[in-house]
Amino acid sequence: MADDIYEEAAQAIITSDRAAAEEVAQRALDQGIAPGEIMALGFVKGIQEVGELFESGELFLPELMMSADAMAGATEVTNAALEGAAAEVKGRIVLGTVQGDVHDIGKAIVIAYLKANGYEVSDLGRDVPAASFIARAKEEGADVIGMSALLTTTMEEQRKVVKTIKDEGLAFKTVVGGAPCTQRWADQIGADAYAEDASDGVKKIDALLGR
Ligand code: B1M
Repeated sequence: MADDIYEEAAQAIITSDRAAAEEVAQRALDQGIAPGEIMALGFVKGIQEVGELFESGELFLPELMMSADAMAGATEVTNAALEGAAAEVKGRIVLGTVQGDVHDIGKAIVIAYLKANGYEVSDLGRDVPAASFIARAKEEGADVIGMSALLTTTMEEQRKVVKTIKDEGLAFKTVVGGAPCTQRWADQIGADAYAEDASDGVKKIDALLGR
């Protein structure tokens, strides 16, 4: 039953079991479950629960880090299944996690989706200063700058990038994402789009570039 495998996926993350997470991810793919589906309905549910347990003080940083490692294992398996799916290049994107922020699991998923949907993506990594987003976008002739932020304290970095683009009259489109971000936040800082998840990211970028 598909529901059982989603529950198994969530449990592998909650119990910080990387080997189990990789095995469940592969088994789901072998059963014909789409990478995005096992991720959204299984693994992401697990890491969200871990976040809630951490917030309520029932789980501590070392356990959170081990769950993140299990999540990274699952993401590697599902992202590998997305490789090579696209035929045409629709545009160039530079994408990173903003300065002060090391959360990069969501970013890795977004990048895999964008690549699978025909975009060339440069992964700038995490803890990326505002100036580096702009410099790399210029160097690579990017169409879009994507910024991930998971902390309320680091979201402000997205505003810096958007402001520099406007101040310098640059043409890059900007997309923001990450758990604390919303459409309202994107409007507030003048970003061109907010993406709720990886598939929404593809949709919003397609729309921005008229693809
Ligand atoms: Co951190 N952490 N963490 N953490 N962590 C959160 C974000 C938190 C909400 C947990 C909690 O308390 N409930 C909380 C933030 C509170 C706040 O800001 N208000 C928090 C905290 C406090 C911290 C530390 C400060 C803890 C400490 O040290 N005391 C610390 C900060 C470190 C730093 O960055 N400077 C910290 C550290 C860590 C770990 C290193 C242990 C680990 C990250 C490992 C890693 O990424 N390599 C970690 C984790 C795993 C989490 C939670 C549990 C899970 C994040 C995650 O991977 N989600 C998280 C709780 C939560 O988010 N509910 C939490 C799954 C992922 C698939 O979703 O990243 O949202 P997400 O990405 C989605 C969408 O948002 C969207 O698409 C993705 C795919 O669907 N998206 C984009 C994301 N980026 C996009 C960019 C785009 C488009 C869409 O551009 C085009």
